[in-house]
Amino acid sequence: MEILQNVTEQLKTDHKESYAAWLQYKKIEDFSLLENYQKWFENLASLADSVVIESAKKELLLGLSSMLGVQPTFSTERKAAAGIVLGTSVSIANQIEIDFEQLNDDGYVIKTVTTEEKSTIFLLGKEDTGVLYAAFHLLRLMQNRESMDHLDILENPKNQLRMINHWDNMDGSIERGYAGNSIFYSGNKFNDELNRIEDYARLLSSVGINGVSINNVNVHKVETDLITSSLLPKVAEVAAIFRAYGIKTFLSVNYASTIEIGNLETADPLDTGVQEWWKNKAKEIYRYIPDFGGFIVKADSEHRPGPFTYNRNHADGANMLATALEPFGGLVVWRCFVYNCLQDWRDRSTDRARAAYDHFKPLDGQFHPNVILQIKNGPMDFQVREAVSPLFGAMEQTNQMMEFQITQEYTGQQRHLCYLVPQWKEILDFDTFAKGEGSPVKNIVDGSLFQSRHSGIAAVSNIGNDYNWTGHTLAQANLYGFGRLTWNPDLSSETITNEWTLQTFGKDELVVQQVSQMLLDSWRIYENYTSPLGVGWMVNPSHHYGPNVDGYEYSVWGTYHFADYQGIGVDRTVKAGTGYTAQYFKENADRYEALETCPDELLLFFHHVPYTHRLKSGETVIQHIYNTHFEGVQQAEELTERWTLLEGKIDQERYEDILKRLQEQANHSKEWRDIINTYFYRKSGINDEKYRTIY
Ligand code: GCV
Repeated sequence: MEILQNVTEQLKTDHKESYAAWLQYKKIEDFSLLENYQKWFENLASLADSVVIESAKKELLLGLSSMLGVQPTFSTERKAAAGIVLGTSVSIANQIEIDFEQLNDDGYVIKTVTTEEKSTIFLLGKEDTGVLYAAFHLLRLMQNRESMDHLDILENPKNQLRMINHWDNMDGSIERGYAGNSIFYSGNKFNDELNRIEDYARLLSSVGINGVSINNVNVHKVETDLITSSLLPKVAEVAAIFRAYGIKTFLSVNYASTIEIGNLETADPLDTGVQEWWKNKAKEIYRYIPDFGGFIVKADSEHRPGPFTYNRNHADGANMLATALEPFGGLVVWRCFVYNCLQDWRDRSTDRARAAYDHFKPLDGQFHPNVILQIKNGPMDFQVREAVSPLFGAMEQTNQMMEFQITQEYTGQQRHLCYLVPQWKEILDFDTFAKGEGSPVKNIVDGSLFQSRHSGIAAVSNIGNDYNWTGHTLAQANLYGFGRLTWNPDLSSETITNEWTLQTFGKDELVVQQVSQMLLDSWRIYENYTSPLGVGWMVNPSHHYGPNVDGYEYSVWGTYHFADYQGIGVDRTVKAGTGYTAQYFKENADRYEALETCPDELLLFFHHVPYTHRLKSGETVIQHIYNTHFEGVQQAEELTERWTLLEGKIDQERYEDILKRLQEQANHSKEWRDIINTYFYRKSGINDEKYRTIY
């Protein structure tokens, strides 16, 4: 064990900055600031006690000693002239006037109180998780060099469940993972060394994540055993690490477990034997993990088993599991990524975009209160641009949560820079009109619009065992941004980006300004040289990296984009197409249905138009394709140049790692440009107005 623990220790030493991500805690060099900060931290009084409070103390100690070189004394009561006090609503009674009623379960207060005898910074939570979040917040303020003198902060997370989904397999591989192998498993078992998980938990908790599912939603034979007594002790060990950081552990389960490990002949949700089996299974799991979060289920999707085999529906399947978990407070997170992946795309009456709504909308009101439907942000699959899923808001009596993808399956696979916070913000701000104007997605997934019992936001993780966690060091910003946005969807992209950059690279003005702007520009740049106007896909089959206009594997029966010599795009109108637009509430349905009001960036998602169709920008569709692809390459090349301005201002390892990735991106963007432009030039026979070379 000693030797194994050293693997992580070694990583921390050899790759200090890359590994620390945004929890750098660099020594403060500005002497007057140092003096000012030091004066606050003579003593750390902890009025409450739990494993979570222990984590808060540990983190504060690490941060303070590393940034300030101080080691506060510890006490269990407010003691020294200057110090920090940690406490919860119970423990802090009578010490300070705080209205704990204003806090929700994970909420907290940070308050500076100065009297003649004592100067104190209170870090107070309603529960101990709030104290931990407050500690991370304080350290963030210090990393960003903000004053401690008059802190008066009250924070409540907007979303109840703030979750990361891992698509890790027990053989160590990660489905759609671009940063090495799993930190949890290798060789079909749990890793012997689990202590890297604690550093991961610190990163997650520092941005407010409170749930994590630790295995792929495609549950293979070996992961089916995660809910058996052979593996539950290990799951419990992992859960204990996460628990200390306020994070509940969830497992993805195989819907056919009763057959595969239960010796039953059926997985029919209405079969009493099946129901009993799951009830006993839940009991067993909670014996090992008393605060187990629940199950994630991918059923009847992409060849996974589900209730359809028994002529039952999704509500039957989800409710059966929910009944088993209910006595223990567990949740069933049932995914809505359900479509027929073998459909014949030449038959224009079928449309994958319609599938989730068609399957789930009729079931509104039938799901148990501890079921949450997890809906991908768009009706397709995490494309660089697609419409917002019309399911959001369509099921008033059903708990709903968002599924984003931090891992960049279709957005450059962490080899290209594509910062997704601006995309996620657009989606969360999208007005569904579900209850008239002012019904944005963020108010559906935070539960406020329909007063949902459970709700939240989940995302597919982008981390692996690479020394910098995310392959592309700048992709750390996507994980950070996801957490911060999930905590508070009203934060602006700029605020989140600045915060991350400051903590990750320090306060140099040029660095902060350049890196933040590069991140903020990157989604649009990636979109420019890849798939145009919302049509999506155009990637190589199976691994989904790199351009291939007709390549996507499930378009084997035809293309997704329907490009021919006259035009391109998918007609999803009611008037002449698949009728998908009708799945939106009237205001959006009308806007997307009419060519005149459909926004340019989604034109080809909703309409089939001739190449000569003029966009609102004044360009024709074909000229837009040429222009954006030439422009995108130029912008990708400029990213590299912008980065080189920072040489010497960033540690060598991160500087070079990022430079290499940006160079690869610039090169690869040319391949995208050439393949896309050539394809459409040959299809349409229309010249580029500017006579640039198209191969
Ligand atoms: C985990 C897409 C991805 C699959 C993924 C699936 C899902 O199809 O390519 O790798 O499977 O989505 O979200 O279930």
